[in-house]
Amino acid sequence: MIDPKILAARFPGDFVFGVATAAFQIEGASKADGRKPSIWDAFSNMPGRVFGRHNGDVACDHYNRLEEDLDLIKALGVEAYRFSIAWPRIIPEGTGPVNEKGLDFYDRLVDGLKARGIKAFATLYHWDLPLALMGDGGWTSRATAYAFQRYAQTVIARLGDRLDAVATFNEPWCSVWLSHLYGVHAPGERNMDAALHALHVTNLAHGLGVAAVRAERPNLPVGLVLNAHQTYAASNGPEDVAAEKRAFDFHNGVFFGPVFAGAYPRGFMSALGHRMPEIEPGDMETIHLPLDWWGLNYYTPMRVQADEAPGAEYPATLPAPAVNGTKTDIGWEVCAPALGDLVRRLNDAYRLPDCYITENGACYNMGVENGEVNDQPRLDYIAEHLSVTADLISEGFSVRGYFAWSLMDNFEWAEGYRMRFGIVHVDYATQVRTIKKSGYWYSVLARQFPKGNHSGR
Ligand code: IFM
Repeated sequence: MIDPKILAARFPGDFVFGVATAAFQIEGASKADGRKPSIWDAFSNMPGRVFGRHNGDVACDHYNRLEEDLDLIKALGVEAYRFSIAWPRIIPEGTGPVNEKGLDFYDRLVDGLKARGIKAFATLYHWDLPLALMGDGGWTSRATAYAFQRYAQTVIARLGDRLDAVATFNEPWCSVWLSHLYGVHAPGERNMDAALHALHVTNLAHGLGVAAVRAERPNLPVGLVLNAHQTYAASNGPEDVAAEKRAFDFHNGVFFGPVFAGAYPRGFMSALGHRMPEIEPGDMETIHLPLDWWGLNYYTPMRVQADEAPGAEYPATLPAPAVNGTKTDIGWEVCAPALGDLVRRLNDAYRLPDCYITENGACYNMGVENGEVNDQPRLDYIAEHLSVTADLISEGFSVRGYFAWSLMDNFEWAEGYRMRFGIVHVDYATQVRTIKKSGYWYSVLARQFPKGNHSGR
């Protein structure tokens, strides 16, 4: 087992260790204080979409256990908490009246963090689109980008004075491709045209969101969180090598390109540009506004081979088998070196600002035995990925922090509650929280960091 104190010594004194969650996955209280349904409330209540038809009605009951959960974060000794704000609590219909009670909840959350000396990293959109906006086409409709801008402005006007950083979107890859092309996430579309519209509207919303944040709070560091994929070709054959390049563009380039280089990838545009929505004058400039930081969520590599079926739709790739035998309980290949390869490659391809690893962690479903949770494989996973992160820093990459996903077990989207990523176990019947072995280990590591520039310890 890697000694957390020895590992800590490999990080600079101002490196930020934190934990992360998202609103829909933990809050519950889905009808409280004026919140209206999101697309995930609707999706999870449809048969066949989410394992066991689990939903977010109660989740970890965090909405009602806020103080207890903030104490838990403090007890872990981390310096920062990354959370998301639920749009359906703030502007329940997506457009129209602002719900003050929704803002009050996040006011209490942010004040509670500040009172405990914990930095607040907020995400504006972690997939819970107000359901009412689906009437207009949701993310396929340009109007949603402007609705998002207003929502962003509303949140920052109220909370921006106490936030340490804000991200516009979490993992647009999921809310675009996984939700509109692969049909796994809400709203469950399987349609390339819809997905291409969602892609451009989401990118535009990101840029409009950045502008809204800057207009309200010019000094608040604003960024974007991307689950970039480290793509590997299944073989050295020219077809697989070409497929890998297409996959890189399709899964990464369509976000990184517009945001960090001001253009969609050329190959992608030649293949699918004619099916994109109209890119209006000024859109690319808005999307390309400079960012203060970006967040990388990394879990597993993506291995691809060419799809040689006649007429296979771009990017014309198929999944290729894992190379490492070790998989987490959700079936994802464990491969820490891919994190290093990915950061090097992205920095080679784009001019990137400071990076935070905004999510990393592993799904292991062991439960409580004699009051303890022995999740050694999760501990090893986190330690190995942190070791790669330390290597990257020593190579000169500006990685400024790491957030373990997740603070606690929660609603794992289409997998419901059966897949657990927490460093704290949640008993959903009693809502009892139990710090896992990985949580105690992470806490020792995080506590080595009063030596940086942070206060409140
Ligand atoms: O639970 C999710 C999170 O919402 C976004 N990133 C990946 C996690 C694990 O699947």
